[in-house]
Amino acid sequence: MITMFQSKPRTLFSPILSLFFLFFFLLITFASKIKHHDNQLHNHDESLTYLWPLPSQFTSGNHSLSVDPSLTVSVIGNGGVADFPTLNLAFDRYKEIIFKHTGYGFGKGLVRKLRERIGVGVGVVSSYNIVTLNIIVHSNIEEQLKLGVDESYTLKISTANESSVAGDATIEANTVFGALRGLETFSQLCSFDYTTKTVKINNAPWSIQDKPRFAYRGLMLDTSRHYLPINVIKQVIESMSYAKLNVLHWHIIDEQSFPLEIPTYPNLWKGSYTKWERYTVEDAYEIVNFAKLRGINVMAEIDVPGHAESWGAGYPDLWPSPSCREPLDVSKNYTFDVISGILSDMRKIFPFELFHLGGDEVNTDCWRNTPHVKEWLQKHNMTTKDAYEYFVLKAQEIALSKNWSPVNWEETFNTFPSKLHPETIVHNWLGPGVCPKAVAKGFRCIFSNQGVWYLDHLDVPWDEVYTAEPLEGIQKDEEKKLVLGGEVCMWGETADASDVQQTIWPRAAAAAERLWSPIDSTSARNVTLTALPRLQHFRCLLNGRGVPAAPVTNYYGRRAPD
Ligand code: CP6
Repeated sequence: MITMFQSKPRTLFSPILSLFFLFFFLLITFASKIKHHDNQLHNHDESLTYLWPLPSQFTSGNHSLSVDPSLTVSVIGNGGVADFPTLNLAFDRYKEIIFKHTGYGFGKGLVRKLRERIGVGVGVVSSYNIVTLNIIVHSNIEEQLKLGVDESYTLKISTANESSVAGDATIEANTVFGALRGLETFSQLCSFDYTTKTVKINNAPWSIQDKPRFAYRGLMLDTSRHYLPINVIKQVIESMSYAKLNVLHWHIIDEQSFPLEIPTYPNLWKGSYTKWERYTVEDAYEIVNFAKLRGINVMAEIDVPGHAESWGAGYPDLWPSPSCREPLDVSKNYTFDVISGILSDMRKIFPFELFHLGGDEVNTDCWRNTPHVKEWLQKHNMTTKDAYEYFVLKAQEIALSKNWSPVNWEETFNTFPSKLHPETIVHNWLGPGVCPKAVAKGFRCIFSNQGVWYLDHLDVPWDEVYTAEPLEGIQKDEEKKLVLGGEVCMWGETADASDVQQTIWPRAAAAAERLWSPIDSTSARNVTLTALPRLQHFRCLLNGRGVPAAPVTNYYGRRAPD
């Protein structure tokens, strides 16, 4: 009886128990599936530092600090409180970015502005951890934005201690341009916490020491194939500063159109598409100044003697003949007078010490086939190759006389390597390979291998952009120093204002980290783990800041999780 009595509840109990276990099993399985799915969507790996480009050295902790929406800046120069207009303007820009989501409550908008104006809250202890951003610049003047200007900075975020909520945020730099890079990093550490509706700095305390690996970190824009409105160029420049790129190479003019006003030769911009697709001298000044405020230099280009057909719309004598229009007529002094006039006008606008003279893809058939040019060649005992050399060297002399270092596309070096002026900077594009040769001959070089760093090649995936290495094939330290850096090129044949930002980003950012961060971090073996989630995060950051960056990967072949 007793055994019967005992066995009965057991038979009743075991189905309930199994159901119970089954329920738990299913719950755990589903929960882990949901969590797994979530991870795939956000790709958030706690072990990664979500900064782009990655700083050279940093340590972090596990505290979270709140940032006061009324954040103020305190700028200290070498001799005390200093006025660096560039930094004050930059702080205002970054404040907009950092507190974009803070809403129109007590912390933002009218109330905040009123509070700031009448000084309410001054001297009152804030309930936020970070109330002031300290910027220390070890100079009193705003230095010139030269190539190789000191862009290093340190950024320290210290936590509140037990007796006080106050934390500390300090950027220290030798120049305002270093401080600008520090401000960008500071803004990337700030994130909006949707639960508490405050801006937080996570993983504090932070100690960051940072400097660029290369002095020249460029992006080329082509405004000849499609006109780009000033505002679009400004948006590109603004977004460049987020990735710490520092040179805008402005390929202003090409064979299709001449959009820039040149006061000395006012008919040149008759070569523009329409009167509305033009840049005035004022427009150009505005772009240069806008870039300078973001620590970005503008390197202008006039591509000669090829890629210059549009010059003849206003001055047909620049063509060998009306039926054979490229390259520019090498036989006339007039051609070089016009180049000299253009460069004189441009010198007033572009203070950067480099000027790009093109020199690529020169097809000399028109020189060979136009009678007066052919005669000139014979008279001077020149082949067309000699004439190409003569033209490039003469243009170089004009640029040098105006205190510019000439930059040329690599064909000039490939064709007459020992004739180029020693100050020439060789701009690579035809595959890898030319920089090792150029630096071995003592020339400086810029890396732009078209196979990986031409952004209009839409089929190049982000990781091929990322893993391209400007110093590849160069062993000696003194030769490595001659590689100034690299540049991604946004040619304009297939992109205009409607899609130029989508085409540039996020792949330009992949190159930007290669050019800024230490090679040890960018050449890690598995970039899919070390860089991809951070690049995806940076792409979202760009979107959040209004930059329509495309997805990092296209997920071709991706399947829905089971
Ligand atoms: N325009 C000029 C171009 C190119 C170059 N120069 C170019 C050539 C080949 C490719 C992409 C762009 N459109 N002026 C070469 C430097 Cl694939």
